[in-house]
Amino acid sequence: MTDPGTDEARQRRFDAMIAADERIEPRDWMPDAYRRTLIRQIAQHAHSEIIGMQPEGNWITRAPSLRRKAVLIAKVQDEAGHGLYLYSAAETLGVGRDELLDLLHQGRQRYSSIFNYPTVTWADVGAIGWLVDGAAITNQVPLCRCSYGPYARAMVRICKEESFHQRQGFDILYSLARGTDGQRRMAQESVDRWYWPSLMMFGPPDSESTHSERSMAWNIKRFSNDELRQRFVDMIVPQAEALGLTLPDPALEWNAERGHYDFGTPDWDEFMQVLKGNGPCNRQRLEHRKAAHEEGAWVREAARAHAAKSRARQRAAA
Ligand code: BYC
Repeated sequence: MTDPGTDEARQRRFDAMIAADERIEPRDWMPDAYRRTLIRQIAQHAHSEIIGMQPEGNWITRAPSLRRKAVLIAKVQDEAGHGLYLYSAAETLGVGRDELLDLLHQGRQRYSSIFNYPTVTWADVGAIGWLVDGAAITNQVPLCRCSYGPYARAMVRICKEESFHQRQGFDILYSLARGTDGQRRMAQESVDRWYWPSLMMFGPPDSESTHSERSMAWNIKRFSNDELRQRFVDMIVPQAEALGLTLPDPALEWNAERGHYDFGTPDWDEFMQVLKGNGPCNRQRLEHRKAAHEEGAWVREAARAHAAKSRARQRAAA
């Protein structure tokens, strides 16, 4: 019998757990490459949540009614919460939040390409909720079954909140699409701008995806980038009809043979430019994040001092 303490035996146990579709927990041995992949994906996901607060935060002071403003504030706060669950999930892999934020600020870790586009009209808040959160849900529901326990569990709550976010975006566009001619035009123009970038959120085509095969073998990803993109398109076409808006894709057509909608090819050169830091808002998003982090230094310091004082008091009382 092999010694259960050897790396070979541990690897075999890990492989058997993955084959049986069991959850890997922080206490379990895992290969370095699995840990690194999870840290990369979870960190990128967490960074997306907190950077994603900026485009919508831009409209809090200009929301068209008190109700819309209250809902938008709650949504932006939810994104901060999602960031916290995800940084906590990453911490179980042995990497601290401060370390991950440093990597983000140095431009050494990514966040989703979608947040490098500007929100120039109120309708963009609707389009983000409908399309961006819609894409996020499509991508994240399968992640509730991801093989890494803490990430999968964080996803359950996040998905519930994202569903509400998508409904509020749909509701904004629904109102605008039934409003004045100007409001309808604003809604349509916004959907025209956000459609293609939302398709890019699923990542490069499968043929160009460096990590998919391995992540799928490890049950981190359950579906490929192209499979999820197709699901998303199939979901939004009838929703666009319900809104009375069109999608800016001349290739969109029901394919009875495949049982899916055919759709056009996103501009992958634009996607690569955004990933390289050359999107319309890359510099602005990162600068703003760094400034917010620096301005919040006193809060972190005060929280640490308060925690130390509480501990000292507890010790004295004991
Ligand atoms: N943007 O091998 P691939 C949200 C990179 S936020 C930037 O297919 P993978 C929300 C990829 O990192 C939504 N980079 O990668 C918040 C890799 O580069 P590196 C965030 C991208 O990991 C506020 C390279 O391209 N959701 O919900 O197998 C308000 C090759 O790609 C992107 C998540 O993060 C992109 N779009 O698959 C509203 C979900 N796509 O690292 C909403 C979790 C690819 O080799 N993440 N890259 O230099 C995932 O599911 C996967 O990481 C992805 C990519 C599907 C995104």
